[in-house]
Amino acid sequence: MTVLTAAAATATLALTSLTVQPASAEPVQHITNGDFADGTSGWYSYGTTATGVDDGQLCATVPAGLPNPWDAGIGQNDVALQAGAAYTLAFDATAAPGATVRAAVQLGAEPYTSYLSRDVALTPATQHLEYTFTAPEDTTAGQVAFQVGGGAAEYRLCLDNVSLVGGDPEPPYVPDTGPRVRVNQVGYLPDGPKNATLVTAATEALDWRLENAAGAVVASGRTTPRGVDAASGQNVHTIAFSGFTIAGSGYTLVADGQTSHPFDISRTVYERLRPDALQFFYIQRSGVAIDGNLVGEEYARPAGHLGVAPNKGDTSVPCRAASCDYRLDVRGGWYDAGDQGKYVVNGGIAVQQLMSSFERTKTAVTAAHGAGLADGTLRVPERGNAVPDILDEARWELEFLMRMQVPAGRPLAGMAHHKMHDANWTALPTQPEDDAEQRELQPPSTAATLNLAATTAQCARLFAPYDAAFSATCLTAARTAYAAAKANPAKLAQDLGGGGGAYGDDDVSDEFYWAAAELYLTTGEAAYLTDVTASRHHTGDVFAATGFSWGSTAALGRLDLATVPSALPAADRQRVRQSVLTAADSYLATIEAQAYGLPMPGTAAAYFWGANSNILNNIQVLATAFDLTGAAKYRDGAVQGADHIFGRNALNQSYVTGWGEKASQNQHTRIYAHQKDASLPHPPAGSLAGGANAGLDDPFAKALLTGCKPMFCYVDDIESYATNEVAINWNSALAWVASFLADQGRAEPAPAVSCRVSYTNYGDWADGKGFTAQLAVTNTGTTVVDGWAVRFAFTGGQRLREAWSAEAAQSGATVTARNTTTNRRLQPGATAYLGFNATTPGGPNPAPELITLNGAACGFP
Ligand code: 9MR
Repeated sequence: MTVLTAAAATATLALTSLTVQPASAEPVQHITNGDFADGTSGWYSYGTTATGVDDGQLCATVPAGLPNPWDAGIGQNDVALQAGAAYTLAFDATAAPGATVRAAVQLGAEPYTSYLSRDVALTPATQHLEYTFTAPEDTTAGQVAFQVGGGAAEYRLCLDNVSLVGGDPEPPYVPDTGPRVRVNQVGYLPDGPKNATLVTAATEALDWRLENAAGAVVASGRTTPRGVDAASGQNVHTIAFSGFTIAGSGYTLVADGQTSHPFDISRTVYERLRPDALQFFYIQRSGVAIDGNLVGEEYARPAGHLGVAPNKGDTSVPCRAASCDYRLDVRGGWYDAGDQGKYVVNGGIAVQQLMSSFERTKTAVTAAHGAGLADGTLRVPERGNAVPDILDEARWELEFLMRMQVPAGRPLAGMAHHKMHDANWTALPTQPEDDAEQRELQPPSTAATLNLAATTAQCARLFAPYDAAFSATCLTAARTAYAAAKANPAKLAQDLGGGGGAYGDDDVSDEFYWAAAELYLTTGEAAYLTDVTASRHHTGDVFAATGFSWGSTAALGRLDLATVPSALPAADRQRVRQSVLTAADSYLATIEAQAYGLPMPGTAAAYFWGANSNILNNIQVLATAFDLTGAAKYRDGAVQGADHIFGRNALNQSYVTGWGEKASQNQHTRIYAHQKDASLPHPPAGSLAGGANAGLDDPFAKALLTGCKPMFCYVDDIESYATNEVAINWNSALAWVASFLADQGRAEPAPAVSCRVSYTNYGDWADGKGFTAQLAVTNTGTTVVDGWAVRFAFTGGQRLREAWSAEAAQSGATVTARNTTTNRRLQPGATAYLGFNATTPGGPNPAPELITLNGAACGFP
C-alpha cells in the first residue's frame, strides 16, 4: 500500500467524489429496513388493511376470502441478484389466529420467474424461518414477496427481522461527474454574470479559455484558487468570464486539460423554462383527464380520484379513524409530489408562489405587464378564456383548498383539514386512476386553516378583475378561515398515520403573519393591519440563511407587504422593503463565500430534504430586492444563484428534467416512473428534483451514499425520495425564479424612450366606490415619441369607466391609453395627459406602481 502525504490525499479526494472503500468480506444484505426501524419505508403492501409498524414489527390485517395468495402482499422490489450465487431469506413471523402464507423471491415483473417459493404455516407464536436458494439469473429487478391472500378467515400477520443475504458485494458507488469544469449547462445571459468552478488538485492559478462552437478561443484568463470547498470537499478554483457578452451556442470552457459541457450565451436561455416549470402543475392535476393534445400523448391519462373504481376517492372522503362523522368532496387540486396525497399545508405555498409570480407582473419593471404569463402562454385546457393561464392553474388548486374547509354546522367549521391521502402507501409506479386505496381526511389544523386564509385572500385580489364571483368566494373563505384560526390558534396538525407525508408544524405564528398580511393587502382593513403589526414576525428576521419553505412562511407575507401596493404606513413599508434588501445582501455574501456560487451555506445542515427549493427561494428574495431597487448586484446574484440548479455543482448535475446535458430524469414519482416501467415517461421537462440531502433520509440513499460530502448526497434514482422526488412546492419555487430569469433576458432590446410620470387621484365620489384621476406622462428623452401608448395596472380591482385626452381601454387589470389623432407626437419635454373616472370594488385604492410609455418604465418625480 502506498502511503499518501496529507496534501496528496486531499488532492485525490478532490478528484474522485467519494473515497473508494476496500471490498469487504461482510455478507451483503439486500433488504432495506428489515427491522422496520424506519417504519414502512422501503416496503410495499397491497390488499391488506391497517398495515403499519406496531411494536417494532410490520403488521397487517389480511381480509378473508381472497381467492389467491398473490391477491394481497407485502414485500420489496429492485433486489439485485447474481446468477449462481447462494442466498438466504430469513424472517420472524406470526399470524393470529393462524394462516398459511407464501414466502417468495422472484423476478418482480413479467414473467415473474420464481427463484424461491415456500408455503409456511404461521401461528400466534413467533417462528424464525430461513430458506436458502441459488439465483438462476442476473437481475436488478428481483422481488421479495410475502403473498398473504387465500385464507378463509381474516387474520393479523406480523413480520420482523426480514433479511436476504448473499452474493458478492457491489463495487462502491462513484458517481459519474463528467468534466471537472462546472458550468451552467443551460447557459448564461449576455449581460449577466458568468461564473464557473474548476475541480483540480492545483493550488496555484491556472489558465482558462472560452471556445466558441468552432473551437476558436474567444476569451481567456486565469482561475482564482479557492481552496477546499466545505460543501463538496473538493479543492476548487473559480472562473469569472462575465466580460464576454457575445451571444452564441455551443461555447465550452477549457481549463486544466478539461472541457466543460457546452452552453449557450443568449437572451433567450430561460425563455422556455418559465412555461416548462409551470406546465408541471397541469400534469400533476387530480380529478381531470390529462389531455395529450396539450402536453404530449406520453403524459395523457384518465382522470384520477373521481370516485370511479378502483379509486375510492376523492368525491366522498371520510376522516381517518372516524375522526369526524362526515365526508367531503375534495376532488381536484394537484398531487403533492411523487405520492398522490393532497396537503393543504404545502398546497398553500405552492399556489402562493404561482400567484406571486403573476402578481409580480403588476409592479416589477422587468416583468413587462406579464406578457410571458398571459392567457395562451401555457398548454392548459383553460387557455383562451381571457384569464392569464397561470391564474387558471392556481385556481385548480384554490378550489381544492376551499373544498378542504370544514362546512358550516360541523365541529371546527371554517377550519381546513390538514391533508388527505391514501390509507396505505401505494407501490411505485401507480397511476392515479389505478389507486385502490381508501382516501382519508386528516384532522383540521390551524396551520392548514391559515394556508387557506392566506392563499384565498391573495386569490380575492388577483381574480377581482377577471371573475368577481370567484374573487368573492375566495374572500369569504379567507375571512372565515382566518376567524376560525383565531378561534382555534393552537390546533397543531395531528397525524393519524397512513400512506402520506406528515407536514407537521408546531409553530403557526408565521402562518398567522402570512395570512394577516394577505388579508390586509386585499381588504385594507385595520383589524388585519393590527394583527400584522402585532406579529413578532413583522419586525423579526424572517429570511433565514437556509431559506423559507412550507413550514416557515413568514417570508411570504413579508415579500408581499414589500411589493404589493397598500396603505401600509410609509415608514413601516420602507422598513419592510429594507428588510428584503438586508436579507438579499446576506445572500450575496453567501454566494461570494461559496466556490460554487450558490446562496446556501456550505454546511451539512444546509443540505436537507428539498433544499433545492430553499436555494430557489433565496434567489426569489434576491430577485425581489432587484425588483424593488433596480440594483444590478441583486439581479446578478439571482442569476448567478441559478447556475447551481443547472449544473454548476459538485455532481455536474442539472436538477431540472430536460434542461442541461446531464439532467435529473429518474425522480421519485408514481406517475412518470420510466425507470420502473419503460412504457411510462420520465418526468416532464421542467420538473425539479429535491436535491442533495446530507440527512440521507431514505434507505436507498443511505445504502448508496453514506459518508457523502453534503453536495454529493444526491442520486438520480427513483428509489431515493429524500434526494430525488418532485414536489409542487419545489416546482413553484422554480417557476417563480424561471419567470424572473425569463424576464431578465427579454429578447427585445431595452426601449429607447425615457419618461417621467405623475399620478393624481382627485378623490372619491359615489360613497367611495368611484374616483377621478389623472396621469401625466412627460417625455424626458431627446427624441420625439411619435405615437404613444401608456400602460399601467390597477392593483386594487379598479375598473375604468371613461377616459379623456386619450383612447383608453382596460383588459384584465391592465389599462392601455393611446394617443388620439390630435396628440400623436410627444416632443422632448412635452407631457401627455390621461384623465379618467374609475370605480373600485371598495377597500383600498392603490395608485399604479409601474407605468410605462411605449414599453419603457417611467420614473416618478
Ligand atoms: O418537503 C418535505 C420535507 O421538507 C420534509 O422534510 C419531508 C419529511 O417529512 O417531507 C417532504 O414532503 C414530502 C411529503 O411529506 C409527502 N409528499 C412528498 C413530499 C416531498 O418529498
